[in-house]
Amino acid sequence: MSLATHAHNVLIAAAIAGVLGCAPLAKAAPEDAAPPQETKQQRDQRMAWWREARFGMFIHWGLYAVPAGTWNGKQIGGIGEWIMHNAKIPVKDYEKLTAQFNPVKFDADQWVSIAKNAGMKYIVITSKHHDGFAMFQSQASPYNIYDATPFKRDPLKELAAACQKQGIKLGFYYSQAQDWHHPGGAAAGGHWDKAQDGDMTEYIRKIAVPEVKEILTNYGPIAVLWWDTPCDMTKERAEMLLPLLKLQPGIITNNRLGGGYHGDTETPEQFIPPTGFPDRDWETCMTMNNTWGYKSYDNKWKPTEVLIRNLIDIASKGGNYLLNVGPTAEGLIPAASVERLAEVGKWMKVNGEAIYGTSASPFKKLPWGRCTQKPGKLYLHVFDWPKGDLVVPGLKNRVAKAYLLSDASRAALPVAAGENGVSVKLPADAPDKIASVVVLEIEGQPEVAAMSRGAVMNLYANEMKPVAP
Ligand code: FHN
Repeated sequence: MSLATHAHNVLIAAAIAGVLGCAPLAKAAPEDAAPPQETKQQRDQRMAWWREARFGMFIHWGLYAVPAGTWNGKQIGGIGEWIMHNAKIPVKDYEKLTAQFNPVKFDADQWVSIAKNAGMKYIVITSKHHDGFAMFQSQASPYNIYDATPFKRDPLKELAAACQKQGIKLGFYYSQAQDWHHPGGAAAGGHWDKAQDGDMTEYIRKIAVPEVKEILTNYGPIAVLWWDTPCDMTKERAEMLLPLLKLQPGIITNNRLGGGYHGDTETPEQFIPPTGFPDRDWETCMTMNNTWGYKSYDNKWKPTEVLIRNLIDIASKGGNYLLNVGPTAEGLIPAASVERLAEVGKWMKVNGEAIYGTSASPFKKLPWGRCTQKPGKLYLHVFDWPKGDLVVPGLKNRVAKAYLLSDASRAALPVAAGENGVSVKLPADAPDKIASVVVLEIEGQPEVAAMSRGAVMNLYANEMKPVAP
């Protein structure tokens, strides 16, 4: 990664953290990621399923789905799950939402099927967000969905069973530092209700530690623990939580615990870092509209085209895409999300081979789309279908065969090698308007001649003349 790109990524992370009033995330050195006793080979083994997966579902679900962005008749600005903070709702008033939270339409199998049919390989769900409300049965605090609501079910138990049944990995998000309900929990920008005051270390000891112990003990295999917003997390506080990870050998954690711990993964939020993080595993988390937790009036949905191209762009930079849904207080994933995920799934059924288990593109820039790779294969994801040949600028390898991934017969496409790279003769129409994948079977490791962006664009402009009839 260039210094400029790295600085850009760090600045964005710092800006996000700054907005939230929490300490910026420190830059991780590769060796920070692994426990000291872990070899590179062991780490690669631990990360293998995650690197293969490339695509997961984030679920933000909690009490905040009840007000769904509106408090006392007023639409509250900002993201839905922050309503308690943004409207400065007193603890006792927010607590009353528990009486109305009865998500009887929740169907764990259906949620997991929606993820699976989209081509997602793992789910990360909020077990407790910053509002301090646990979405699982807890002995540590009665402020949980099982004990405090008419629902009287543990959705995480049901989700864990459904994930096991359908072969999807399950991870838990846990807000370890911010907790606007339990005394001593942190709040970005400070507490707004005396009931929140207390000792943070005591809060970690009495609430965060036992709850994390519960989520890592009572739900079978847990693949990911997703910390968030490390406000006021000292090294000492982080070290109260860290040993709990041993409860799930092989678990993957992100870089948001705080206290100087960098975990396994970088977590760019709502953006795709221009060159990824070449030395680190990373995962872009992103909303499908403009909120993580459900807001009844947020209809700014990203089109399917954007979602698919984001997934490709991220894979082409070596990362994972953790795409969010915010279910309603009834327990339903919004229809707009379900529709888009089904469309992404349709694309993945044809083209998944070009996403799962791939690594970053060997090309700096391609004028018509993106590239992912596996040993011996380049997957050219063509966004802008050329009128003439598809030019792969600077590619030096001999191409043994080219074909469309959507073509079950794998009929060979004519390939010509020239000074400036490789050209592939394509049919007139794109098999998929959003992204069509051309596979190149190549000999050896990919070798790409260095070319300036200008040279690539010129070359392409010349070679993209429409094919004469
Ligand atoms: O404050 C949270 C936010 O509500 C949401 O959970 C996102 C997801 O990455 N994380 C925090 C902001 O960085």
